[in-house]
Amino acid sequence: MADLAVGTPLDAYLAQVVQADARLKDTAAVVAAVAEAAIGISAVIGRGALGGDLAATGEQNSDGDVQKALDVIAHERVTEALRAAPVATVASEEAEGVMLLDPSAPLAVAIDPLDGSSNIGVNMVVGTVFGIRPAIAGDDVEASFRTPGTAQLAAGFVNYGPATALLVTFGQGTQSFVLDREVNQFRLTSAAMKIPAAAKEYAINASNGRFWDPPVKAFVEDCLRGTEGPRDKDFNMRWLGSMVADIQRVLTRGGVFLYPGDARKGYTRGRLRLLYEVAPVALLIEQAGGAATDGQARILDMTAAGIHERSPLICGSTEEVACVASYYAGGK
Ligand code: AHM
Ligand code: MG
Repeated sequence: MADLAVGTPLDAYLAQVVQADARLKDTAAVVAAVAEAAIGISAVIGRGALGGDLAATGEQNSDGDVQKALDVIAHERVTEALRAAPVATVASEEAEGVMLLDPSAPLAVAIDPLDGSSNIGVNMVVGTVFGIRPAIAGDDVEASFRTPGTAQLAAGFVNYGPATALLVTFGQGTQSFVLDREVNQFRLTSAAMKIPAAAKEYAINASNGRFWDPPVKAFVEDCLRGTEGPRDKDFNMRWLGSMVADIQRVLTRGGVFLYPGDARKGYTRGRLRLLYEVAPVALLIEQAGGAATDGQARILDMTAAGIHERSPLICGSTEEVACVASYYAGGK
């Protein structure tokens, strides 16, 4: 695409995407809608406790997790924005069933309005994650979501970090934008993110170590052994408890992110949700030259049977992901 200079506003970038492929017009409109909602959510987050208790608890969500005030605000903001976009159906972490918007619209959106909820109220990073697929018309409202991750027309996340960042892919590389607060618009910071193939950093919630799958245990043990073990390099470990932040770090400087299956009740397929957490991240990672697997299969080939289905996620630098996969394949 011509003229992708750093600083290009998101709307100008989206116009170029559509100019290059007119079939992406509606998809680009949905990305613009999510970005608009994110600007509002970012403002709410930026006021912190001055805007009220964002961590105040209320109802339970689809999974029985207690919703916090910010979960509800984010869900309302994105839903409102998507109602004004060409969206037929929405699968949201904060709604049990598929939400029906405009039945004649061409797209279906899977979205986690506020990911990293345990970071709400402690001034830590949270995000919004989304994947956009073609809508399949008919009585089966989940049909559009019962397609593999490769069906995603675009995917991305917003990282409400020290800077609010939008990472997005239309299947032609991964682009990053930062919210320019002076003009309240996202502006391009990288036209083609590139994950280094090799790295010395891993991200995992180590407190679950005793429950992990044996190959993951073996992988982390070998990382911990550093130059004294078979990996023959010393590793660093980082875990923010907020997938978007951990993934943006991996996308920027390499490394591997792991949320594997474990032996805890309800976690045999890990914690993260295939449709609105794992598959969007997998597309962003692959488009930046990395890899994403559940240990045995490529994430983007997977199809969710239900909208809140979970999947392990092991993704990032190709060499590290291949190493974990080799431990699964070798029965370590
Ligand atoms: P959430 O959607 O309830 O916020 O859960 C998803 C989050 C991810 O952002 C993060 O990687 C993970 O859960 C953290 O899990 P843990 O609490 O095990 O560290
Ligand atoms: Mg989530």
